[in-house]
Amino acid sequence: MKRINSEDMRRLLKLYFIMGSVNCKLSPADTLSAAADGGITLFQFREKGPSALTGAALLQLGGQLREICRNYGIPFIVNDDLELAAALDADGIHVGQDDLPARLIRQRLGEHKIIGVSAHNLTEARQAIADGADYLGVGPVYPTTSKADAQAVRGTAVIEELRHNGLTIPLVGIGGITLENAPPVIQAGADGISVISAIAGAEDIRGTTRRFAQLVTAPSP
Ligand code: TZP
Ligand code: MG
Repeated sequence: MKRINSEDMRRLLKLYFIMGSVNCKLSPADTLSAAADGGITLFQFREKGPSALTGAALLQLGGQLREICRNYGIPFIVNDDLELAAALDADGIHVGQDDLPARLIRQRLGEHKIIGVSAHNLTEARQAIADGADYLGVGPVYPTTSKADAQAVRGTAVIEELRHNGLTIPLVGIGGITLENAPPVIQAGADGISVISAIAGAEDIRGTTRRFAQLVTAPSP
């Protein structure tokens, strides 16, 4: 099978929902099902933090969430953990700057798997592209409480810098994105947005997700 092309990747990135059990008020399965009903386009299983599941419980939850994604036709991405991604036969993996480079991950997982890399500046972005990343996650755009070791908030400046320097790789903005502050992220040149708490923590997950989906698919004025 072939590597995903940029246009398909851009479409998948429009509304990229990320979560693990620590982010959910409802059960993770109910949270993901509601978000899938609302129109997310991609999902990342990110089981992190002091109370994160491990071992058999991690595998079991991952398998359950992967099945929900399969039923909705939403690709299932695993955060960081190459072995978990392989064990769950995930559609892809998202890695940070401290993880294995995309080139080595692709050797292990194969051409057809989606590989995303977090990038915080032009140098990291260029390196990730050289290593064969399919997309970049760029942030934190706004202040976030969902990532303990988040780097400095940069607004939309880094996204603009990457686009002004001719980088056309599919990319999402991440960090503190809400219904109110999402539009400038797209205007800065992102193909979509990545969201944890504004969806996982919403009172009405399905309705909130629908509104996000409308925002990111609305024709530009
Ligand atoms: N990487 C940069 S910010 C962030 C990650 C995983 C957390 C985003 O979560 P939220 O709740 O949407 O701010
Ligand atoms: Mg990481």
